Amino acid sequence: MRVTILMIIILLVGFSSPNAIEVSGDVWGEWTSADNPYIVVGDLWVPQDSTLIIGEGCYLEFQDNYRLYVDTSATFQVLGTESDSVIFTPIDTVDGWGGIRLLMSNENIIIRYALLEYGRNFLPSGEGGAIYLSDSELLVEHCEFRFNYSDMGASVYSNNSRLQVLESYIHNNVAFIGAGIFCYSFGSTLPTTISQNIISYNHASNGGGFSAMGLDSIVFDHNVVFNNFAAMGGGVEMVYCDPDIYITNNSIVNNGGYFGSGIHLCDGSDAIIINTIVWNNDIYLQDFSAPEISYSNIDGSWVGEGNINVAPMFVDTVNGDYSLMVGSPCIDSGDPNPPHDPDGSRSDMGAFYYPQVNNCAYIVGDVNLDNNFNGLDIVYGVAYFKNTGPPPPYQCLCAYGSLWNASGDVNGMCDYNGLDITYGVSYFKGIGPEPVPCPDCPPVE
Ligand SMILES: [Ca+2]
Ligand SMILES: [Ca+2]
Ligand SMILES: [Ca+2]
Repeated sequence: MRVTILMIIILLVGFSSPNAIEVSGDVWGEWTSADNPYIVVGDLWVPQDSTLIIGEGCYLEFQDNYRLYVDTSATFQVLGTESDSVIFTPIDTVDGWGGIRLLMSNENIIIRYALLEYGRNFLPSGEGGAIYLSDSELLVEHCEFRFNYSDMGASVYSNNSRLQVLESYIHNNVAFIGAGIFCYSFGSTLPTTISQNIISYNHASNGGGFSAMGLDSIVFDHNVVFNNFAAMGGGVEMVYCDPDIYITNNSIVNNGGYFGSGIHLCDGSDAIIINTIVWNNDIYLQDFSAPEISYSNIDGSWVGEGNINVAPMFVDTVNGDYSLMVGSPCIDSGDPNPPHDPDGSRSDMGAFYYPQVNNCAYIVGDVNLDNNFNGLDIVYGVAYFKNTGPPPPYQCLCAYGSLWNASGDVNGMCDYNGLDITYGVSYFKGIGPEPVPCPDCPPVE
């Protein structure tokens, strides 16, 4: 194998790093970090029907703007791990490297736990800074893309392909169109899935974070898209995208632009937008685009079922923490229909749900917090409901709900009202049943 031959030559001439391998031309087989670093001295080709696997910890240093091509029906896998990712970087960050280019490759293409930085591609073939794929299938997960540059799709450019980008961090990339990810397709129904990513500080003319053109099927969910900029579509831009376009549970916040700083939908892009926060940036519609927006928090308001227009209360936007604070209006105000949040509660709006744990330590009926349930609690409750006494001193946050007086609920209806007084009185008179806690919020030990 060519790589092995090269390695021997390098060892003989006494390279500065004894295990360094110079690689160029046809490459295949399995690379491991034992041979680090991989010094890329020319374009790389994974030939037709062959396989290249780049294992955890491999470090590829491109000596010029060289590309890694994966030829027709070849297989290519980058298998980094959480503790030992694979690095693709150039020696010269201005000229960069030429990116990975998948050309009608095999369906088992995976890029996992990799850092891809300073990918550079300019016209006439300026598509895809770090990754370009055409008529291929690609799964990207747990990757970081930064400082990539191209005319279109600085991190990933996908053409007529089945692309999945999951749980990745895509930031500080620059392109003319689609600085984060750009997907282009006409006549292909292959779905594109962009899920659970952080997409920030990308700059473009159109589609700062994510840009799609001519796609029939997109699932864009649980992404945080913030501080991106584009003249049109600072966060997200879709052109000619229809009919299966789902924008679900995203936080699209603080992006900049002149038309659609948050979202720009153009040319009949009828997206279905649910459980999404679009805050401190706007939505701009053009040329017959008519999205259905529901159960979303839209800055400036939007007509649609369950929509709100209230400050979302993120934990720390200055430091990029777009989780919801306790008391956020986005908690449990998403679509009431399944699927629910992982804690079993009604869906929240935004990329991160607020996990609700039942931490309610109380004695059923003990509203005055003296560690037992007796007539004094009835007296206390009556005064409270008559507005002549204070509220119960202890409230807790239960699954399925906001802060409430769970200890006052003795009839198991998950509320505290006059019926609990009636129920308690009957119980103490010996004519009613025992107190029953709210089944969603039983007292914990
Ligand atoms: Ca919830
Ligand atoms: Ca009591
Ligand atoms: Ca009750």
